[in-house]
Amino acid sequence: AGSLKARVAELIPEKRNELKEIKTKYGNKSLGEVTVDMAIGGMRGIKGLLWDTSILDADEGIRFRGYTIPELQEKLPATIEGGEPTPEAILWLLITGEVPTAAQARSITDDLSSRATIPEFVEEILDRCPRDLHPMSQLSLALNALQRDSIFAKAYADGINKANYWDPTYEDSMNVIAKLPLIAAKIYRNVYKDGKMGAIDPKADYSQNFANLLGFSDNQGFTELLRLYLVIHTDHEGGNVSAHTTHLVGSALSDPYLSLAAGLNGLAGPLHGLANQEVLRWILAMNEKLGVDHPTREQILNYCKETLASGRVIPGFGHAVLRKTDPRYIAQREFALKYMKDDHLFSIVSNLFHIVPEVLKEQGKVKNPYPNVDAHSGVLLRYYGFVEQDYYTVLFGVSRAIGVLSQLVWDRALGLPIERPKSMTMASIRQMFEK
Ligand code: NMX
Ligand code: MLT
Repeated sequence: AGSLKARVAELIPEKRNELKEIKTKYGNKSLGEVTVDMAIGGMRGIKGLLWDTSILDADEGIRFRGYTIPELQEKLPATIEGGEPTPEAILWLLITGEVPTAAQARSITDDLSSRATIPEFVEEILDRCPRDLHPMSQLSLALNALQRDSIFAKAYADGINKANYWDPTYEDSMNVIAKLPLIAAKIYRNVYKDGKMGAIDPKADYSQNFANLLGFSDNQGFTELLRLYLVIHTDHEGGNVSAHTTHLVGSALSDPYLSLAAGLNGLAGPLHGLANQEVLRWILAMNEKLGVDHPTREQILNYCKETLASGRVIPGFGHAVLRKTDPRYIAQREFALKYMKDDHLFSIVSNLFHIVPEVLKEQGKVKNPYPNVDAHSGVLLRYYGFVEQDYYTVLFGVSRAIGVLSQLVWDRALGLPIERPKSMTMASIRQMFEK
C-alpha cells in the first residue's frame, strides 16, 4: 500500500469506467475530417490516437498531465533545495496524473535502484559491439536482448487473463526504466572511455546514479542538468514517431522491451531525436568552416542560407505540430542563462534563436520557423564536458522511455486494441473521387 503500483491498481477501475462512459456518450461523434492531403502528408492533424500522459498545444507547447514545464518546476519535488524536478517525480505524475509528495518520489528512487541490474550476457553483447556502432543502435540491441527477462512475455505464454495485462506491463516498464542508466552508461563507457563503470548507489537519486555511472560523479551542474533534461524529454503526446511507434508495437502485445526498442529506433532518425546531435555538429562545422569562435550575424545568416540551398534542413528548428518556440527550448535557455550565460556556444545558440526564424520565414514553406527542444540541449551538455554528440540521443531515449512506458501501462490497463488504420492506394483514391 502507498506504492505507485498500488495507486495504479486503485485508479484502474475509475479509468476503465471513464473510458466506457466516453465511448457510450461520444463514441459515434466525429473528431474531424480526414482529407487526402492528410493521408499523404504524414497523417498531420488527424486525431486518431488516445494518449493520456501529455497533450501538445500548437502555441503553448506541452502539458504533462495538465502541467506546463514551469508548473512542474514549481510543484514537483526536487532533490536539491530549489533545484530541478526529478524524473522519478514525473514518472509518478505521468502514470497517476497526481503530483507526488517527496516521500512518494523517493519511493520511486528506491524502487528503481532495487531493480537496476543487467544480466551478464547483455553486458557481453555491448562489450562486443564495435565502437563505431551508433550508440542508439547499441541501445536498441541491448533492449531487445533484455527482452529475454520480460515478465509480460512469460505471463502471456503462461496464459494470463487479459484483465491483468497491465500488471506485468507495469513490472517490465519499471524494470526497463531502472536498467536504462546502466545500459546507457555501459554504452558510453565502452564507446568513449575505458569500458569500466561504477555501481548503483542506493542512496543516490536516479539522475545522480546515471551521472555517476557515466563518470560525472563530481559534476553537480551536470547532474542538475540531467534532472531537467530527463524530465522535459519524457513525453510529447502520442503522435510523435517514438511515442506512436511504442504504442503501435505494444498494441500487438509485444512486450515493453520490444515496444520501446521499436520506438527508440524511430527516435534515432535525424528528423526526430537524432536532431540533437545534428545541431551541435552543424554549429561546430560552421565555426570550423569560418575559422572563428564568434561568428557575426552576417556569417550565421549566410551559413543558414547555404544549408538550405544545399537541400538540407536546419536542425533543431521547425515542428510538425508546434507553431511557436518550444517551451522545452525555453526551459533549457533559462538554465543556460542561470549557469552559463557567458559560454561562447550558448551565445551562438542565442543568435540562432533570432536569426534562423528570419531565414526560414523568408524561404516561405516552413510552417514553424522557431526552435524545438533539440536546438538547445547539445550546448548545455557540452558546457559540462559531455562532448560526445553521437551519444546525445541516448539521453533523449532514456527520458522518452519514462513517458511512453507510462502510457503503455495504461494502454494495457484500458484494454486498447491492436492498431490497424486503413490505407489507400493511389488508384483507390482516384476511384473515390473520379466517379
Ligand atoms: N529547415 C529547412 N527546411 C525545413 C525545416 C528546417 N528546420 N523544417 C521544415 N522544413 C521544410 C520541410 O522539409 C518541408 O519541405 P518540403 O516541402 O520541401 O518537403 C517544408 O519545410 C514544410 O515542412 P513543415 O510542414 O513545416 O514540417 P514537417 O511537419 O513536415 O516536419 C520537422 C517537421 C521537425 C521534421 C521539420 O521541421 C524538420 O525537418 N526540422 C529539422 C529537424 C529537427 O529539428 N527535428 C527535431 C524535431 C524535434 N524532435 O526532437 O523530434
Ligand atoms: C518530440 O519530442 O517527440 C518531438 O518534439 C517530435 C514531435 O512531437 O513530433
